[in-house]
Amino acid sequence: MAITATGTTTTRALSGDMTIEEFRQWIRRFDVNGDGRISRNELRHAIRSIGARFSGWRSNRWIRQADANGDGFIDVEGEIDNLLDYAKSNLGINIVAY
Ligand SMILES: [Ca+2]
Ligand SMILES: [Ca+2]
Repeated sequence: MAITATGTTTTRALSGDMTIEEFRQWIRRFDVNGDGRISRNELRHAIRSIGARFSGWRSNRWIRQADANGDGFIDVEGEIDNLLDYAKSNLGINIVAY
């Protein structure tokens, strides 16, 4: 299986509105190795790619915020929604219902 290049940059501008579904898809792209979970490293890499003023310890907070079952990963199925509020207040993303 080929390693997915992160080079497909159809990156949406992060300013402005995003639907919940778009937000989920955006977060899913963080899962570089495709195991269905966002690890701390994947998150840190993703955060850097959006150019946010985030450092390593902040990605830890993201995970702590979202990680409902406490396994240290953000599960793509089920735990992404926990990031909605956090993204809104910390990234300035306006997430609209539809
Ligand atoms: Ca992963
Ligand atoms: Ca988890």
